[in-house]
Amino acid sequence: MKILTNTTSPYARIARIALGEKGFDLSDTEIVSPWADTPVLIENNPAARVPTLITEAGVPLTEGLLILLWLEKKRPEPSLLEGPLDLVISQAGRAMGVIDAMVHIMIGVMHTDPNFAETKVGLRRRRTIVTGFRALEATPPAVSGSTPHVGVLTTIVALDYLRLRFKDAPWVESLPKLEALRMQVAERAAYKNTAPYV
Ligand SMILES: N[C@@H](CCC(=O)N[C@@H](CS)C(=O)NCC(=O)O)C(=O)O
Repeated sequence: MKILTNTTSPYARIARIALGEKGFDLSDTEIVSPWADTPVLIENNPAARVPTLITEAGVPLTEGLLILLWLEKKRPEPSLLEGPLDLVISQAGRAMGVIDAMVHIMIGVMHTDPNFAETKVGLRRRRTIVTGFRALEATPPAVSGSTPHVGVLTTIVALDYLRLRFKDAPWVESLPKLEALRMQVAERAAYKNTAPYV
């Protein structure tokens, strides 16, 4: 199995944490640049995005949460759905909303307009980030079983991406409960080994 990733993508990190938590061998991880149209990425994923996972049989799998879904079926234990299912999925949905908004702003700033965050669409995405994190902070996901569920996983991925990309943004609010949650998982290998960096 081979996983194509970069060092910052929250979507790729979701898949990588899920693989790590389930004990998969991640030694065949290749860092690629999606925006440079790396051949192995384009050949396996017409969307040219990370994560892209190539199975032992050579089948390309894409989309972070679909890879996690595939893993749940492929290797059910430990489950990443341990906890009150409706709440877990609701929290993961909130986290994905802020991840999408953050990535949208970053793509806008890097590839369209350095002031994208101040445009009409950028301000809308900023509102999503603020209100989404506020909602997560109000009812933070909890580690209930031995393995943090997908609500915790996606929330920590979102928080770390916020700290990486928006650490000086004046509109980011304080998130003490989510920071405490981060401390709870920080030493887990799957999280530690995939910490994002530029
Ligand atoms: N919906 C996809 C999104 C993946 C995605 O957008 N990855 C970004 C990195 S954060 C990427 O590779 N972007 C390259 C591009 O959009 O061309 C998922 O959940 O995996």
